[in-house]
Amino acid sequence: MWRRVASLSHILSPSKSSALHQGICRRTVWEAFTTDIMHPAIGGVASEEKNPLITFVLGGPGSGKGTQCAKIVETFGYKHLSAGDLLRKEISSNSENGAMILDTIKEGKIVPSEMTVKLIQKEIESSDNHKFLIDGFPRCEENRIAFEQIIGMEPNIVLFFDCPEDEMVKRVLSRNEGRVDDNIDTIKKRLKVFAALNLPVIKHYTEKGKVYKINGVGTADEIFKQVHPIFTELFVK
Ligand code: UP5
Ligand code: MG
Repeated sequence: MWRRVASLSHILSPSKSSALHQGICRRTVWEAFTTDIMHPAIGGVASEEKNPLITFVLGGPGSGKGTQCAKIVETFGYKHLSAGDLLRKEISSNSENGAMILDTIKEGKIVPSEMTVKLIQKEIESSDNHKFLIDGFPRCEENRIAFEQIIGMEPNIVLFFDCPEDEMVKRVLSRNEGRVDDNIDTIKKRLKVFAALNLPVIKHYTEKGKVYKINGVGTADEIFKQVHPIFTELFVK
């Protein structure tokens, strides 16, 4: 069973929604969406209003973030923004930063925060959807702070797929999609970076009561059974 680290009441309470506003520091994505006033509905956040709902989806390499995001999109109509996919798109579009991004990914390191946040921001601002899954980001405290400053809000919730390293390595090595970082040397580096830099982000949001820790072992369908109630309980579909 998924272990709910967060209690729902603090997310749905008006005091929490006003806390979201406190993060605004300039014209932000939040402002772009808040032509309506936020009224958390009983039993969920009302979806008729165009308030952005941000879910960060975190977990180590191969923990199943992308796989579970696809299921959430299918079931709950979220917009999936994979930070890794956005960066890989930059590489393949030969953008001026492409070569640097490629080198960074090959080394399992983290691309400069502002670059990734800008890519995410562009996607959020151009989307008709207001429910976003931000997959594989923030990967470090600096990423987190940059997002909160540039976008001007915190996530509503954070999903953390907790998976043993040997299972993650096995999955990534058998993916076979030609990713430059799916080799044993880079995977070892990615795992180290995850433990050193991403776990502190998860700790930060756990302390804020926003993290849902999900057992990432089992079939994709079994894992989704843990994910499903989080969204049915939180948001009106
Ligand atoms: N699979 C999935 N679920 C399974 C299950 N339950 N049982 C058996 N197999 C399962 O899954 C991985 C593989 O396992 C797939 O083949 C899948 O079919 C199978 P997936 O859902 O893709 O896992 P995911 O957690 O998404 O793994 P991924 O490798 O994408 O995670 P990473 O976080 O390592 O990759 P990402 O693309 O996010 O980042 C890549 C690199 O980009 C980073 O290392 C970094 O260098 C850079 N980056 C940044 O610098 N900044 C960012 O903000 C983001 C990325
Ligand atoms: Mg992925």
